[in-house]
Amino acid sequence: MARRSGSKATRSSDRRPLKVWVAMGSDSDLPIMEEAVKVLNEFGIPCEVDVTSAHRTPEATARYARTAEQRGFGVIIVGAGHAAHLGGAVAANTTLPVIAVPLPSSSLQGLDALLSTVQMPGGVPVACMAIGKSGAMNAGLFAAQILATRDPELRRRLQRHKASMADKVLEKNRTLKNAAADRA
Ligand code: C2R
Repeated sequence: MARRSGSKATRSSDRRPLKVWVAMGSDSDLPIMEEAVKVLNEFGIPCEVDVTSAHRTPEATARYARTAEQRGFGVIIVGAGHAAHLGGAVAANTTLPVIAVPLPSSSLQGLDALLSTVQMPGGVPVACMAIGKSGAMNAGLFAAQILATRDPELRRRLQRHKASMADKVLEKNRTLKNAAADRA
């Protein structure tokens, strides 16, 4: 599934905008992984979304990972629940940065996915976000931050996003204080 483009982060060879590949172990993961896609869309970063599984489609997963760089991706986000090996299996087959989101799809509520994702052996790094929706949102932001290291305009958009987040918290605090003053 192709998503829209807009960012200026590019491959050094051809100056086309780098894309983010969002992979998930099952279509049942989509409602949470949409949070990552939403962030990428917000920042105008092109992305493609695929369902692929280290366990159920191991060859296709390895092929996707091995060809990701030549297909124009600069960062990979993976989401998986249960015994989540997707992040490691993808990272084993690429030198692109892999950001993983452990998903709470099993009876262990994501603790299983967290541990199987975060405990990578030395030599095969996978950046592990929080379990669930916040993790997916942060995966999108983290991918944007990686691409922003070579895209000043994207960096400015991230700075504006941070400032607007701070403004919202300050506004909430003002509202809280005003409500407390009204009650006193
Ligand atoms: P189903 O809903 O399809 O049964 O999947 C998926 O990410 C999903 O959260 C249940 C859960 O299994 C996970 N899954 C993995 C992998 N493939 C699928 N952890 C993998 O390769 O690591």
